[in-house]
Amino acid sequence: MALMNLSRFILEEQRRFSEATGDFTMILEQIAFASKIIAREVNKAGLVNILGSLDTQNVFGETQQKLDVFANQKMIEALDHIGKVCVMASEEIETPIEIPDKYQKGKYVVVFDPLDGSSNIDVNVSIGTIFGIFKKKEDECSLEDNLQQKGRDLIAAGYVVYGSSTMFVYCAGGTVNGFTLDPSVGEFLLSHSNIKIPPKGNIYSVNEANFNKWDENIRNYIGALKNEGYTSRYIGSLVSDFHRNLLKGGIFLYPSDEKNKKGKLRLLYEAFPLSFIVEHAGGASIDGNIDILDKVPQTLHDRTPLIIGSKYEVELFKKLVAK
Ligand code: FDP
Repeated sequence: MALMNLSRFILEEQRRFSEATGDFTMILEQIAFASKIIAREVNKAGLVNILGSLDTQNVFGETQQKLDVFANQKMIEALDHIGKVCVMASEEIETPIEIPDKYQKGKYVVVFDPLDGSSNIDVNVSIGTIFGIFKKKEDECSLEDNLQQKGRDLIAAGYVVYGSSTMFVYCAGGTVNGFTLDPSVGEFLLSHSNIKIPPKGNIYSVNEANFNKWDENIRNYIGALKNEGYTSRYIGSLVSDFHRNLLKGGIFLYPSDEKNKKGKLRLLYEAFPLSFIVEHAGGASIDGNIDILDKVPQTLHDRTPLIIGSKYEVELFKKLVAK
């Protein structure tokens, strides 16, 4: 069978839409390109002394890691000049990222977390990039309006895991497909076609150190999973935990707790893209009560509780916890 690389796959998907102009294809190609550069840096991080913190802090007061800054720059540089994007948002930047006047603006809005799981960078544990793509709203819309669309307005989303191998997983509204980077040729090759999350798994992923800060019904939910024989896996990098559960089934949760009343994870560029993917793979995601994709961010960096994974475990959460 002929090898299917990411470019060919994206092009073949594009051909199915007669009205497609190729703009969207170019955005995906550029994100894949940025992710290869990021993967290269992640892989040689220990060798070239790129690890460690910069003195700067990001908008949340967290010390930025050098690789966070690097990944953020590469994502912006890959997308700002191609004439296909009108505005971007990144976890690392407080305000909307405008397209410089010297470049043409396009009809897409791209949101991303350039390097998720930053506390794992220094210790050689899998980290990732998450992205989502919206269509621009009407011309008179402000940058903020374009970035405050409902999750269901996403037209594509994906993530890259920088793990024992680098994987690019994306969905443009149809199936979810995964590509593994072959470093010898520098190409992402189709390795996981039409990914479907098992309807029920046996893994739960949560930071159990927060147990005493949870509502009682969340504790009971975890207790119920334990009674059903579930096992626990928590890497602490959202992308990596999500990726494992997508392939194996189960549930990831970062609920609200005493400290993080609104949850910890960001709605726009973390919860939305992964929720888009999980729904297209046959799973579900809620914030505790409502579907994540039905939410609308009030600000760029809104946080949300996130319960995401196989249908069975999300339904059980609704039954035992949702109000
Ligand atoms: P990190 O703080 O390392 O950047 O998005 C933030 C995130 O990682 C997720 O990747 C991860 O799932 C979660 O936070 C881990 O939070 P806890 O350390 O509180 O468990």
